[in-house]
Amino acid sequence: METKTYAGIPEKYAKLEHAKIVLIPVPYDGTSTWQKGADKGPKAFLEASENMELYDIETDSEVYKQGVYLTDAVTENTSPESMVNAVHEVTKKYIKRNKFVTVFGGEHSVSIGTIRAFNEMFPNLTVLHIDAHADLRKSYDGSSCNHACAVYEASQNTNLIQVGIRSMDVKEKSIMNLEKTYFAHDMAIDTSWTDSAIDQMTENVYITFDLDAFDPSILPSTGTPEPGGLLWYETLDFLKQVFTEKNVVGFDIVELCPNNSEKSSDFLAAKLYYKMLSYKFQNDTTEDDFDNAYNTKPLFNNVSKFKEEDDY
Ligand SMILES: [Mn+2]
Repeated sequence: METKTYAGIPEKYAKLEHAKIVLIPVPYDGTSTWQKGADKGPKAFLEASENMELYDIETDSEVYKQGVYLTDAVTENTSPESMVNAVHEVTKKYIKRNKFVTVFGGEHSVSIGTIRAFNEMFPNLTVLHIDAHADLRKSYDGSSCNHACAVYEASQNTNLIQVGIRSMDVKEKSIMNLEKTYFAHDMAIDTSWTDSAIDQMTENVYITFDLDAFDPSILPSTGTPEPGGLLWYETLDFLKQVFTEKNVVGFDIVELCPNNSEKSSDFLAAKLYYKMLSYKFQNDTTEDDFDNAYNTKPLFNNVSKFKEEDDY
């Protein structure tokens, strides 16, 4: 990957030992069924990020000063299963180093590995799944690590909450928990879904954000665009509320399928990522001296190190 630091931030904010945040790019597109190109997502996202203002007006913060370490891309692609295992391993490695771990895909199957790692490391995990598609198939095309199966495992062993759904197979109804599913057609006419969804979350929340949850009018560059999606400010309002009221332990953003003649989707993805970090860390003071601020305590299973903001 050409980019040396995330968003072109100064080296001193990009070193692992000084960074609270780790960004793992996973340029994988092995199982997508319609438009290919999600493997180009991380590069387009990083290029857009470099051209973005790093001061966030709304939170009056410069979250990059908390430190963002950009890892090497996960390029394992011999099979969907081996990719998921590689993502699982690297995600867990950085959670254990007490980092706030974020992943940029790639198609949605990459999230199977990240969710598995977070679920092993945090008790009573809620997975907040924001997507146009239910992604609840147990297997598809002969693999349980297909993009159509992104949250099947999470539906079995986490508190899965699905938001923005407007496309699914009838068979997925047998797996779906309707009480914890917010369909786009209902969300469009009743804004109480945000409070309801948050009420159903446990304290520890992992967010898996498929960009096709957005309306194609604001994010056309994705593999399977579906009409009737989320708009920008309603999405940010919801995310802000989740970050304020819950302990968000990490997140991934997937399914950017860049298009050379349409760059606004890349910028939306870049901005969404930065907004989510800004909401997470808006009350943290920026340390001038990053030495010994992190990595000092081991992370034990079933003990959240992220309860106190300063623990990163
Ligand atoms: Mn989707």
